[in-house]
Amino acid sequence: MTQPEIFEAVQDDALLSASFWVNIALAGLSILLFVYMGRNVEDPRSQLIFVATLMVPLVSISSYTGLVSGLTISFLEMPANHALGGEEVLTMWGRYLTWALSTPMILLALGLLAGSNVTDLFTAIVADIGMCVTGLAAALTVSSHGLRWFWYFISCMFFLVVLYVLLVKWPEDAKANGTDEIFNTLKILTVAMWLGYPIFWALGAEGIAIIESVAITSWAYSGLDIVAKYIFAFLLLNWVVNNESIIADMPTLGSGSAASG
Ligand code: RET
Repeated sequence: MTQPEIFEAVQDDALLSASFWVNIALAGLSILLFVYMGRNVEDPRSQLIFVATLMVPLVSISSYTGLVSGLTISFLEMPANHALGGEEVLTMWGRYLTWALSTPMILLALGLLAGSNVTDLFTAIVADIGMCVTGLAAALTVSSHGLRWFWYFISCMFFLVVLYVLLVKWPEDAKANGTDEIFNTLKILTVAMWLGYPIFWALGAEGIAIIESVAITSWAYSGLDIVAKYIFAFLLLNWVVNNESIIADMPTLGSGSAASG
């Protein structure tokens, strides 16, 4: 299918195109709000948290513009053995690609908030990019059903690394640095939302196709995005604005975190 044909197919599916436009609107509003909220922030670490967090809706508005225009959507013929084997399935591969840019920003902001050391920060971000890129590979592999799931498995292994840093390493740092209350709230929100993505991938048309409607799968991702990005970012930035002095007292990144020496 050509790009104008894909664009038309998206336009014709009101539910699907709404799942994109709602996020374009919310990302736009978030960008304006976050720039306004950050206007007086002076502490360097707080500023870096702001820049990283602001990148999340900036990447998002670009991502959804790619989807709505048909640029980052393809119809792919699923391999034999797949639940929809031989059928052309609408694949929103732009989502997986842009997650590789947005999710590292979320982790950078969380790591800075916790007071992570450089090694944990690097590990979480690199594993996260690995998760997104191998997730993209899972979605785009049409030669073999088994290999789609093998990519999915690799992606899950990367995800486990991210979860380990989020659930085990950073809570200790946050505690030592006095940011544990907000960190724990954001950690629970992040882990709960992020678990939804692989579940919907597996249930949707690209996986075992229990949910055959791509519009419903797209809304699932869009809904998770709203909480994991805009609500997450608002809670984080609002706390940073009101507690800049706590962040200003944290050790400089690279000098080792308070928890691990
Ligand atoms: C995939 C499929 C392969 C297995 C795993 C996945 C995980 C995706 C996640 C995405 C999070 C996205 C966010 C986006 C916000 O911008 C790629 C679905 C583990 C955790 C938070």
